[in-house]
Amino acid sequence: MFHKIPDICGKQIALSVLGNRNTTLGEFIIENQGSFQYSSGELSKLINAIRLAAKVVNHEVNKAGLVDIIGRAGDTNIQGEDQQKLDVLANEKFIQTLRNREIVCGIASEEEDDFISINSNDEQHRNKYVVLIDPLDGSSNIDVNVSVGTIFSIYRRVTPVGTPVTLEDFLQPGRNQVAAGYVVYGTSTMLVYTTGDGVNGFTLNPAIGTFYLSHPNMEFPETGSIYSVNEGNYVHFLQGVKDYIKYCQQEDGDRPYTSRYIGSLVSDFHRNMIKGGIYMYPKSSVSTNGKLRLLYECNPMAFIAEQAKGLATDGNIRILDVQPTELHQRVPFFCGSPKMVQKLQEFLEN
Ligand code: P6P
Repeated sequence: MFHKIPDICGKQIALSVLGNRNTTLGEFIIENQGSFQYSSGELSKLINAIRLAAKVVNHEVNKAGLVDIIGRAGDTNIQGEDQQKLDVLANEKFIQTLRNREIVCGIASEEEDDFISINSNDEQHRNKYVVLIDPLDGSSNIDVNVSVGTIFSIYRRVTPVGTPVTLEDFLQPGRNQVAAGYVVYGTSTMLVYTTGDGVNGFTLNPAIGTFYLSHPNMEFPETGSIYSVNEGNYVHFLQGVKDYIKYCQQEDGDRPYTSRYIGSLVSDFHRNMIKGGIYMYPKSSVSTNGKLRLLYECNPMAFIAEQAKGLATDGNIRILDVQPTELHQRVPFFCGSPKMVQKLQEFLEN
């Protein structure tokens, strides 16, 4: 017996209800919550909150060109970057969805100057998790119809349950994360996440609003032939980075590599995790700590990378071992197939 659902192009996707039926995200969470080191129900609520917000944002992103939602919101965020209207909407949707779930005691967002404390006046306040989020990464691509993404990072609070959350709860090293993931709003919308037990990817069937397990146990190939960096900044890079880029371009064995960089971390990372590659956002003479933010871009992507047998470094140490000092601090970021990151490291050390 087959259960037929229309897919994006209207073709029928026949799903056997027995045997190799594609698992939904909801079923996957329930089947795997035993491996989540903390209370199982809370993981389900956390990921389900992200799932709901991702579907709402996906709906807005997919129709951005049709309604007056693209373009600047007329404001700038703490980074001094022009806030696109979709940035603001995505930020509001994720905060609202997480706030309503009553398991999150605090939220930090790229779009918020300071962290948000939730239920801090409620003496019944038992919420144990803080979420850090880049609600719409790569948003400069919105108006030109290039993929954008959401990145999230989840920790258990370190201050006493029942008290208002503090900055200390957010400034934890990335190795303390209990879950992390991203949504990529691309040719299809995918939710990719880890709770420390591997990385799994789910593709949204928008016809029925359900995420299906499409990429189980995602892993970086040990090496690859794609390097992703904004070569417009080449003259400002450290010599070791310049030397590595020239190494990628030399005719020798499996090189030259292919240069692929679309200005959207989530998309560049996702492609490199599937095909093999390295993403680089180095520090330079113009951005002394690089551009990417440690807490809600580099740490979650590094957690996913390591869970997918990749590597992520700031050029000196493992990203997940960097001790944060500020909510919006930036770090140099090198991430991808382990042999490619190790080769880069050799050039940096020389
Ligand atoms: P540049 C988007 O603003 C972002 O944070 C990442 O998604 C992307 O990889 C990078 O910045 C692009 O920055 O300076 O190359 O345009």
